Amino acid sequence: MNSVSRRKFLKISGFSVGALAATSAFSPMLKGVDKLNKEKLKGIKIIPTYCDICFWKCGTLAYLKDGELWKVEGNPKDPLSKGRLCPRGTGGIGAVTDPDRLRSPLIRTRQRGEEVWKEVTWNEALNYIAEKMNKIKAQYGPESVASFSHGIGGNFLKHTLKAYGAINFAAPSFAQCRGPRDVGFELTFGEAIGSPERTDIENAKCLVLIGSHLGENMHNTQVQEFANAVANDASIIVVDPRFSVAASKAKYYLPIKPGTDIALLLAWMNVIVSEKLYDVEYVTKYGFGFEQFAAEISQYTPEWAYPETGIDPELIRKSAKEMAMHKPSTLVHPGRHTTWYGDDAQRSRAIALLNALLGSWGRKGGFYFPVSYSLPGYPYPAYPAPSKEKLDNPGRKYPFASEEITTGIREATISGNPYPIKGWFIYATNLIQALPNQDETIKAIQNLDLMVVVDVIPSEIAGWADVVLPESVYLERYDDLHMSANKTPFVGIRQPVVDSPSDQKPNWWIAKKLAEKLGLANYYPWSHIEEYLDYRLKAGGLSLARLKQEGIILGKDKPIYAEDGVPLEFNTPSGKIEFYSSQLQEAGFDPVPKFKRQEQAPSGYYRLLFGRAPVHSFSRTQSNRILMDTMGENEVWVNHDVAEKWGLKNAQSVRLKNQDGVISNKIKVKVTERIRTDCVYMVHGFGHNSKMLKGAFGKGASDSGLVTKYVIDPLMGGTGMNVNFVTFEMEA
Ligand SMILES: Nc1nc2c(c(=O)[nH]1)N[C@H]1C(S)=C(S)[C@@H](COP(=O)(O)OP(=O)(O)OC[C@H]3O[C@@H](n4cnc5c(=O)[nH]c(N)nc54)[C@H](O)[C@@H]3O)O[C@H]1N2
Ligand SMILES: Nc1nc2c(c(=O)[nH]1)N[C@H]1C(S)=C(S)[C@@H](COP(=O)(O)OP(=O)(O)OC[C@H]3O[C@@H](n4cnc5c(=O)[nH]c(N)nc54)[C@H](O)[C@@H]3O)O[C@H]1N2
Ligand code: SF4
Ligand SMILES: [Mo]
Repeated sequence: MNSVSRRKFLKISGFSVGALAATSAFSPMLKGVDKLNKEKLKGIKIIPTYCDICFWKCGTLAYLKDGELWKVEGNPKDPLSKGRLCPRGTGGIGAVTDPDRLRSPLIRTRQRGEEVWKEVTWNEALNYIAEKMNKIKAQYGPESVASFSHGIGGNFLKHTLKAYGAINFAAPSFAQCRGPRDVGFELTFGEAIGSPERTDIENAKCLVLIGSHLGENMHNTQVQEFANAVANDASIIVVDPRFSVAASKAKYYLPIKPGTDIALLLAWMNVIVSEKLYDVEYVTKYGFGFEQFAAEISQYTPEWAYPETGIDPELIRKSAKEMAMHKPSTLVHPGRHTTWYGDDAQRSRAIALLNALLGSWGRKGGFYFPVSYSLPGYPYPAYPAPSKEKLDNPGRKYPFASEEITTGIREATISGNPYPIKGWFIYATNLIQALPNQDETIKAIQNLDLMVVVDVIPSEIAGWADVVLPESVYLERYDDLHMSANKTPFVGIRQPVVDSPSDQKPNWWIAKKLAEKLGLANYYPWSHIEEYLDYRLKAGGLSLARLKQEGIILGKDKPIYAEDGVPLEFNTPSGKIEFYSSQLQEAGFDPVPKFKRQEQAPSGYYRLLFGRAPVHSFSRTQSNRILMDTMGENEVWVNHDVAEKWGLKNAQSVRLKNQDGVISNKIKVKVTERIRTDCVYMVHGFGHNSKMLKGAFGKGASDSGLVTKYVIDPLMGGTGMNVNFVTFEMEA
């Protein structure tokens, strides 16, 4: 196995502008750093804001040199970034200078998907949208305009749409991401994990990562805390079919057969219960249904799990004992992107139960109780009362869904049931790459009378829109206040650092103008977002002037652990930790998780797995020239033996073909021993086919295109996507 040294890893987590500049041929701004240092930072202005290259929202300091954007760094006052940005955040200024940016509003002139447009004024674009929205309202009702968005920038547009009467709003962060995890933990502890995760990685004495590939998954705070845990000699246990960066830090690495984690979790719990290694006092005091649970899992020995998982029973025992030894400061990380196989809420529940045995919920080095800053909302008029119900989950088909299901809205748009959806309003989510099965997304789009996309670049989803609205990037705009719950309460501001280069507008402006066109101006009593922000801040004893200056204002620290007096209360039906779930039982599901075998790959096919690279976010950074210069395409990881069997050489180009005959773009092979022989792996987000994305078009291959199959989680509607198999097409 290759191993990445601790020093190298720690360096990644502290990736600095210098490190990026050293590898960047594209960035004259970054290249100027050394010279400017010598000039002793003359003509420098520093403006605090927060990052938007992903949804972690790290506090950032933007530097202007003689009025020009120079660089961004972490804001040391920010509890999330602690003064450091991840490589993506550091390269975020490439979003401003991206030559492929959308410049003016566009209206489609030809058939959907043909990408033929005319440039129009904002007035024309908004009149066009308002007219279509009024028609939909008259014919079908306002509930027939649905909205997809991702991130805080969608807040004002949602406000406008709610004022119009829309009720169907969804984000891919639930049914394509963390939904199963949050539901699994809600069912067990009565509370979700949330974002940022309430994981006390830094203080964990033992950290178990099941697929969570921290170090490649670059969520800043978590990666910094992980580096600290490693430096503090925490025991790391990694379960992954691929030898990830995190695996190289592990005391125990378990190269699991994909899709068998529930079997491993049951066996771990079997060892911990049968050898009485659990936190007896905690379980006795807070647990519900422990006896039934213990009886159920007594059958799942490590020997039982071995043929399922491929993990040696001795390794299962040793790693279980390691976890027990460090309890309650053993954190079995709940993961984030957990939509894998369709049994994901139950897998997450098994992870929750393992944590419950170890007593880590509410404890230092386990799961803390997050705290947040609170400010009064803006006093808007009430929204109109809907005459229909949301349609993403008709009849509560998925009884434990706790947020809206994107793919449920898509399904209803295709079927017209329970009522027709005729408009999609899409903000900052590339549904073509984010939802499984692109054909279904396109089929739904074909049923629409209006599709609006607000984006910064001509993404694939923009390519299907009737109207494309170009947004100012985060360094050019205000957004809503940031008050994420975490270890320290704070309020942070996003504010403009530079002007937009062309006719791009911020989301709040678009939302407000559209409301005016729709005759809903009374929902915007403020004339500029600064008034809105100042109103809310003043209501909380602060002011916009102060926050603009300071960037982050900290609230008063509060206790976050049971040890410090936070009461352990559980918002479950029993008021306790549900080792046995009567709710699940009553709904016809397993009250204690059970293992079910996944479908296996046909001969000559390999399970397609995917994940993150440190320098890219999903499908949104592949036209950022600074980041592309660091990683310009993805590769497909292929085990050495598999490569030999197929005669594949390192760096050779191939195409991948999935079980439904879909063939990918060309992608280079990475021959490695760091992956099992039954799967292949690639970084998500590449393989763009929007021709207007000149810097990203045709670079690498898209996992999304190959994810034609998905399995819906019957508990909560999440779409398991690790259920596709690929083979190699050699004539590349
Ligand atoms: N096959 C596959 N599917 C996946 C995943 C996977 O790994 N593989 N991951 C899943 C996960 S975990 C998640 S969270 C989702 C993520 O799904 P999305 O949030 O949809 O992520 P992106 O594909 O990056 O799409 C973001 C879009 O926002 C646009 N954008 C960027 N900045 C701005 C801005 O400032 N303003 C506006 N208006 N638009 C902006 C980008 O250009 C891009 O079109 O995808 C899920 N789907
Ligand atoms: N740089 C960067 N960081 C990001 C993001 C980004 O786009 N770029 N996106 C952020 C978001 S929204 C999310 S949701 C997270 C996603 O990041 P995570 O939640 O950490 O990871 P996943 O995408 O679920 O999983 C990828 C890992 O799971 C392994 N894996 C695949 N199948 C199995 C299996 O059956 N069992 C086990 N045990 N492991 C398996 C893969 O080999 C891979 O190492 O990353 C976040 N951080
Ligand atoms: S984790 Fe990185 S990309 Fe995400 S907000 Fe923080 S610095 Fe930006
Ligand atoms: Mo995600």
